[in-house]
Amino acid sequence: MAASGAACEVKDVCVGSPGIPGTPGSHGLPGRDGRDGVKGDPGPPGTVLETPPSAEGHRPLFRRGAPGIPGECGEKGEPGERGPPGLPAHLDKELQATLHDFRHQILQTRGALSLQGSTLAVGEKVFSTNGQSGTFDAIQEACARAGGRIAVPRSPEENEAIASFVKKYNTYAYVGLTEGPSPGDFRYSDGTPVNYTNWYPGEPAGQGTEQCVEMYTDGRWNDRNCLYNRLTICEF
Ligand code: MMA
Ligand code: CA
Repeated sequence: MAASGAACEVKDVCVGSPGIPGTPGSHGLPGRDGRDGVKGDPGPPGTVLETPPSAEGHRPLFRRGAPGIPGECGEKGEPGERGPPGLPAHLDKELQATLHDFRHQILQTRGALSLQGSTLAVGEKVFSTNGQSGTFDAIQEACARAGGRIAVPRSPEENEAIASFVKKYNTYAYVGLTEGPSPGDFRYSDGTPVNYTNWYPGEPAGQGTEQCVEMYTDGRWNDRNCLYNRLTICEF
């Protein structure tokens, strides 16, 4: 006979005492996400924060400062490569034109300065007066001595420049025109016929008796005897 009732006939009912519980199984896998919940109620109103003065009108909180002082100059660079050889000066058209222009401007400036009066530049021309009066011949000599010629207007602009001296010195001026052998035919000093005129109405009326041309204070012209004293105005 065996202990604790195991040893018995098969058809008998045998009752043993229960065993101790097994250890718990391991955790199962997480379940799937649930469906979205219903929308929550609106939250309470937020509190308004005090705005700093610099933040008014959406301007940035910090403004850009004044630019700093410029840095010092860098070191002088290396000299560039030597250029291609140039033409001899006497064959260089551009150089010659520039030199001609310089010479012309220096002569104009010296002429105008030597007269020590008033000077006006109109286009390529320089008009200048010494403020003195003289006969037509005396004016021609004074202008030649200064390296120029007696002024003659060849355009309304030039006429205005000369007229401004006539007004300024309140003295009529002779202009660089004289009557040729045929009456009423006025010419420039180089003998070419006049092609810009500003005659006073009715002039020239001298018909060979008035061989010079004076300018009135309004800028208009009158043919006149050449021996009056008129303002010396030269052009360069
Ligand atoms: C008048 C008129 C001119 C002339 C002078 C000469 C005042 O103007 O006849 O044409 O040149 O006289 O004095
Ligand atoms: Ca006249």
